[in-house]
Amino acid sequence: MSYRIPDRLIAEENAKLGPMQAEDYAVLARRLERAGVDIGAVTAKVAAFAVAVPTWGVGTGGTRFARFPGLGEPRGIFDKLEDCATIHQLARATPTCSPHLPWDKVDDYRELTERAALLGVGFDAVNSNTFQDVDGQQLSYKFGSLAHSQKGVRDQAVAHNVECIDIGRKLGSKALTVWIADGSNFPGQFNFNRVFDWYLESMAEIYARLPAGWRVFIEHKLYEPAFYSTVISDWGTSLTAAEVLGPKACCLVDLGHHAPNVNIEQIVARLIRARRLAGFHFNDSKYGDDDLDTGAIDPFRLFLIFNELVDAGHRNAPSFDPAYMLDQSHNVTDPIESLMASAMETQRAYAQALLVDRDALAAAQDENDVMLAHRILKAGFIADVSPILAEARLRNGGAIDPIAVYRASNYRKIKAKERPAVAGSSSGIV
Ligand code: LRH
Ligand code: MN
Repeated sequence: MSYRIPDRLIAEENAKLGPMQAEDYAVLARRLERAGVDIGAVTAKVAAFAVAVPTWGVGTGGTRFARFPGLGEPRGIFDKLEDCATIHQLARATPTCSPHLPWDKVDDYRELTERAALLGVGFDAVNSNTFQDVDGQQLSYKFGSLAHSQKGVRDQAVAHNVECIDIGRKLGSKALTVWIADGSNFPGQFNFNRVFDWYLESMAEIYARLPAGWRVFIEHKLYEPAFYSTVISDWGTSLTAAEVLGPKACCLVDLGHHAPNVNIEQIVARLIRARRLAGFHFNDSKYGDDDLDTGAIDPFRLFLIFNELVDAGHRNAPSFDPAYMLDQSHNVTDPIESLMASAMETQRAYAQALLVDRDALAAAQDENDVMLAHRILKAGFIADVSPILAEARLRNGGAIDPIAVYRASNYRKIKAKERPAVAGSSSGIV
């Protein structure tokens, strides 16, 4: 049996930090009470919050220039599941992982689901992949897939997505995420209308194969790998497609898929109002689709996005059921540490948004008391909710300080022995 961090170690580390955590939590409780906030209610909501881990994120990522594999790299989906389970064991916020096909293909999906259950994790939305050519594939996706000019290639891409749905059913997933790289590098290369029509035609065939209770998540992206036009480039195009396809189609927001300074929180508000917000691929970025750790560059933007999500919950927005996932590439950190930290940063933004006095905010907005409205909102962001996050982990059987326990466990060194490096092993992206 491969190594798993003993729960005894979590208990020992929590015993050391417990008294300080209890004191910090009590102090915050009194401060929030003065503001009319019940810390227990906030902690309960945070403890119930979950975000999925991308299976492709537990291996070291890279760029087109290079990838510098770390120790104990996962060699395949079974190793990836162990790492996903370790992230959940310590941070208690990531009960599911989102698989990517064909990167995570196996022969026996019953064995995979049984192993996952043994490790205490489940499967979230499945991700199809028609942005790479794989061995044995008949037709190339060089010039596109679901929006390719040739019907044969579109049919091949549709068949792959239908296969992803079949595999997802075996894994217990309830959604298919479709991101396509289809786009052009030269003006004139594409007719914008014909490629979008081919895309809709292909997606309609996929949509028709969705089992009951399933949704299809359309993921837009401004550019890369295409550098002149992208078929599904923005939320407007994604929403148009979703409305053409039907109510099971909705729009997934990957934070890195927008031009710098785009007001993503307003896009989120619009998609919620249209009842088509699928959910998120959380990450952070400064320039392009940098896939940096969530909350590492612009935590205020993340807070503003969660402010829209909490506001939607507060007003019982219809058909509001977003799926939360991380989608990052860990080029210079231990992916397990980054994914734990990122899961905690999404919880932090959620907890901060829960502290906003929504009635007072609405009143100040109605009065156009701009400064008061801004300060009421900002008060949520500047509150240090760390004791609430730690309390939620503690109540869920996790670690007060997940990264400290992870490091104390020597998990990575032990995995390096268990997982002899295999040449050419790749977590997925590069
Ligand atoms: C595209 C994307 C998409 C995944 C891929 C790994 O940039 O965000 O969600 O399929 O990354
Ligand atoms: Mn993504």
